[in-house]
Amino acid sequence: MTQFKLTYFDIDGGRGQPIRLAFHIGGIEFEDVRLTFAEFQEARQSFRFHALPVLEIDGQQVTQSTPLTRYVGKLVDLYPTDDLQALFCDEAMDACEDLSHAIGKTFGLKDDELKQAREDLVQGPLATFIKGLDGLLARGGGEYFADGCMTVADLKIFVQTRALAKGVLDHVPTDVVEKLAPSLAEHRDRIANDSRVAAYSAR
Ligand SMILES: N[C@@H](CCC(=O)N[C@@H](CS)C(=O)NCC(=O)O)C(=O)O
Repeated sequence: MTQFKLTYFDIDGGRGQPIRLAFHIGGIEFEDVRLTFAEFQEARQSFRFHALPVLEIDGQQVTQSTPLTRYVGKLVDLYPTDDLQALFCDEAMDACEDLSHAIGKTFGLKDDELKQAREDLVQGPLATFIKGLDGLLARGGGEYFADGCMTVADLKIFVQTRALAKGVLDHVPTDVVEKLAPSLAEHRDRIANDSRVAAYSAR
């Protein structure tokens, strides 16, 4: 049996969380290594690109969260087999990744600089991506992003929209998704209430 070891931060969010969720939903055992930020700083040189998540597959280190999410999605039937639906799934995941990148640019700032950067984020990239993702959801039929059922795209976007609602970003209103894209907020609740996702959250 293939041995999986996923290393990510000790948070229930971020780029590693959709991978954990997909493993869980598929019932695939994996070693869930959760590092504190201090532990990461100590170990970072050992990771190929000095960043997380990292998935070891039978001891082989593989990086890059979206391909990793897609890979696990394929293993657990959460990735479309139809090429066009797979494209829709990939598009949504990459758009979400672009949003994460825009958010990441505001990390490390402080006080007024942080406040200004976050306000700019809300008016700029956050609005663009929330509305854009809402459009992709509508294209998928309104409930899921691709394939008419839950895929890894739904997991990845759910992790992001849930983080926004939890208020993990100072100066970003927690109802930003509701205000800009009510259907995307409903999507977040739909995925949260999916029995497989809810079972993971309840652990
Ligand atoms: N392109 C990479 C980006 C990885 C990345 O930036 N990870 C963040 C956490 S989500 C990280 O390790 N940040 C710590 C740092 O760079 O110091 C991926 O998608 O996996």
